[in-house]
Amino acid sequence: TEMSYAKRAKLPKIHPLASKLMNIMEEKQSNLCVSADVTSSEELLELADSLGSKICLLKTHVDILKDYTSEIGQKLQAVAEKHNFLIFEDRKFADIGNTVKHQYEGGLYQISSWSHIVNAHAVPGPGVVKGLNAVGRPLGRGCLLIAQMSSQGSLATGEYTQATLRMAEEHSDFVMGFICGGKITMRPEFIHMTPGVQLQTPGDGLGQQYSTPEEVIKNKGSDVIIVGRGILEAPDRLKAAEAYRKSGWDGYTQRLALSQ
Ligand code: UP6
Repeated sequence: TEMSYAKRAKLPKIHPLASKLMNIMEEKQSNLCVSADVTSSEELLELADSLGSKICLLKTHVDILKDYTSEIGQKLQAVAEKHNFLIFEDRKFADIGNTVKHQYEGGLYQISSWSHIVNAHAVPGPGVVKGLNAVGRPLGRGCLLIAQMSSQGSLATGEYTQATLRMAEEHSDFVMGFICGGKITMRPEFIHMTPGVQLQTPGDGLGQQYSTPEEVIKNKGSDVIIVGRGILEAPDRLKAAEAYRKSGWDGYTQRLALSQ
């Protein structure tokens, strides 16, 4: 049977950040991650502050900011503390261990200094996780592996997804879960996060494919919905965030009820 987020947070083998996130989710009754895909730093901070109470996680793409400065990480962290959510830089690392180490720690963005969670493609093999682990684990960070993608024609399917799962199992001291379309493992320590979520539209004309929060959480068994334009392009972002929070949370409570 299905375990609650609160129960999973207490599992002995769970990654500390996955535990923290699941406690936040339970506390705020939110399995909503907003994908803050905006290009101005001011708008990013404003978005984080105005939607902060509705979300468990804020996903960023800092390399799309036209005015990135080194203070943004600290400022985001302050807003995250204020509203009790975590930060996830959606960097999608995909190189050899030594290169991703530098990309994670250094360069312009110094991602490891401010982002609780990052993600990586499994395509380079376990070295990508080892490189990220060397930088992130001493800082208490966590990593998601991209096991599936929401885009049409994605090659991350079948045996690739299964191999990604095994890679996570072998590095569960740093890998806390997956980017995926739905539940891909019965192991309750891992957290599943699903992008390509929208209530209205089937796609965006550029390959993105959308499912509803209910489909993703209740039917497919994922844990977190990642929503970008469904909220960003709504006339009232706060109202839209609340609608997604409620819809995601209802999906979760219904899934729990069904399994009792
Ligand atoms: N994303 C996907 N699909 C994936 C992985 N990541 O859409 O398989 C990311 C995109 C974007 C967000 O990079 O930041 O999730 C989805 O945004 P949207 O809700 O506006 O489509």
